[in-house]
Amino acid sequence: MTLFERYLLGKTVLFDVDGTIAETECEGHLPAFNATFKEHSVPWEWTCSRYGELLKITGGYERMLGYAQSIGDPIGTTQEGQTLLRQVHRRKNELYAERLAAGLIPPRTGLVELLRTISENRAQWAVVTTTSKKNWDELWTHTVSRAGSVAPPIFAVCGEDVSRKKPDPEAYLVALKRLGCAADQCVAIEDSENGLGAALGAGIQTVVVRSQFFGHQAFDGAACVVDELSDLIK
Ligand code: XBP
Ligand code: MG
Repeated sequence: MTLFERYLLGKTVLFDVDGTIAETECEGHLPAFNATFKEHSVPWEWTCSRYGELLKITGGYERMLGYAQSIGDPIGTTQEGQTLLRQVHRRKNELYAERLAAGLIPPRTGLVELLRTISENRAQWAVVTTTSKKNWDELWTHTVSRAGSVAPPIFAVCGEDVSRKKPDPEAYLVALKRLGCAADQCVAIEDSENGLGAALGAGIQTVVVRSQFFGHQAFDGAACVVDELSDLIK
């Protein structure tokens, strides 16, 4: 029996985005943040290891705000500073979209095959993410649909759709409401403890795929933990 048959068959599959659909952080969001800091003369440069720590804060704007406050930079506390961070966040996302359009970020191994397996079994999939709708649309256009023909998700719950980002369960609760179904009719695929906590908080069984930044986490409560999405259909 494959892990797909054991955990996903007959369920609506709710996919996290960053780290799960693609490794978007190291090749996408992080270089886009650093380039934008330079453009706006913000004197920060995040290394990969610092970024790994900062990823505990979900949401790009919230991440910058949390960092500013942690180092006592007034950019995090003044009105002008926060307006600047909003601009930086918008520009970061433009540069992120450019990196996607340049084909720098492939889908994770096995994603296309997994999405096809879901369709072949007449099941459906949706997206539950803390990133923005625009970032998801760009990732769908340039990374997922470019990699092979797959059915699109039935909907995407994104950062704008919630007032509290993961690990709060709100995004998953919104997804359950849109589906009009019970938590046990769904399964989530996540790559981080924040995402796992959000899905479990909504009562949804969760499969974890290890990713670059969160691979070392413990993932207590996960139904199973795999290294690659392809492991689910072997
Ligand atoms: C991952 C995140 C996101 C991205 C940046 O969310 O925390 O904040 O790092 O995206 P998920 P934004 O794994 O749930 O998709 O800058 O658009 O917030
Ligand atoms: Mg993630």
